[in-house]
Amino acid sequence: MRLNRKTHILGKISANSFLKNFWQKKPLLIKNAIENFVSPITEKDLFRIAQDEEAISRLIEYKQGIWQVKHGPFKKSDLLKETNTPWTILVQNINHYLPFAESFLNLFKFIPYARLDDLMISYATKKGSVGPHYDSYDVFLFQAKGLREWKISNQKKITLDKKSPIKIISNFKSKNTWLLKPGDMLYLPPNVGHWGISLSNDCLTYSIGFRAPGTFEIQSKFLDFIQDQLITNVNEIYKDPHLSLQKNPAEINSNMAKVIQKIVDRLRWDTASVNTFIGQFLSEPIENRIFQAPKPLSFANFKKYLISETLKLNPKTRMLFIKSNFYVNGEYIKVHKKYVIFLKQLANDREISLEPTLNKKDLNALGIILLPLYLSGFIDFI
Ligand SMILES: [Mn+2]
Repeated sequence: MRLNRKTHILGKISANSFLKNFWQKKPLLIKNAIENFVSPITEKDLFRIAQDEEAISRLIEYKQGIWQVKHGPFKKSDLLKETNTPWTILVQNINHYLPFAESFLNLFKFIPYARLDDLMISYATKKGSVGPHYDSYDVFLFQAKGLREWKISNQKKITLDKKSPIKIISNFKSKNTWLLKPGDMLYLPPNVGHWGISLSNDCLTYSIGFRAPGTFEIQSKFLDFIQDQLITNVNEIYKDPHLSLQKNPAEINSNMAKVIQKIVDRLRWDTASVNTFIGQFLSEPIENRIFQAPKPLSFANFKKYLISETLKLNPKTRMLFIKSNFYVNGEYIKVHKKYVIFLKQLANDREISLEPTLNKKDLNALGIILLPLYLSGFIDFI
């Protein structure tokens, strides 16, 4: 199954109308989001990825009235066991492993990349479930294979099961029950209680997850950023040549307090530096910060490839921009305004093919911008 980049996945609803009426507001069921969908990704792919040292995966079972969770990496024998207990395995960041999963995320371009997290896929045997729960983030749940029943709640008062190792709503009350077949999709805003139960032994659900930074995270990361920007001047230390005798030696005199206050007040930031922080912060990869460096390539050869091959972002790479400032995996990239158009294309489409007719000067300039990204493993040729 091949996906068209322009496939509309919201059924009869336009992207504008979805954002206006549903996004972060209310659940939406879309029957036949993709017609005749056949998942090229199978449970076998998940089992293979779940054995990878770097992969993030969980296996969840409900045994004798208790929810049990095991964290990966798993051994093959953990996954192929014959059991009467229904189970679910969830594997994170599938878009880092499988090109189809990466192209599937392209269908969600109506949400900015800065908000997009990853494609998680879960496989469940019949009756497998992770229980009634809510998530703090928006999610699209796309049924890729088999059948899953979703119970959705609109309850305001939520009680969590304190004894459970996973988040379980103990007073779950369902308002709607929806049966999802392959190609159907459910959108849930944050904090909506939901309970998905597999009705078949081949249930595969794709979860398109979003991220939203917390206020504390933004503020503390910003203070780290400011700290990194401080110019340390070892020669500048507190002086008090006019110190006068004080009655209480333990008292911090008002002069000292004033001088320190002035030093603190000298900490300043403007829109440009806040924007640099925002770009670096939002383009920072959260999981798997390690990028594998490719075989070194000479500048001349790199330029040859640039005009003959398609350049593509590594699936783990986050590339964002604010106006004409670019940020790749937490790093600020300086770009002359003449080349902004190329970098925007690379960021938006996550790939770019340069014309062989590109003049030498421009090719050189783009090579200088892109070679360091290539050598860091952030971009590669198809
Ligand atoms: Mn959930």
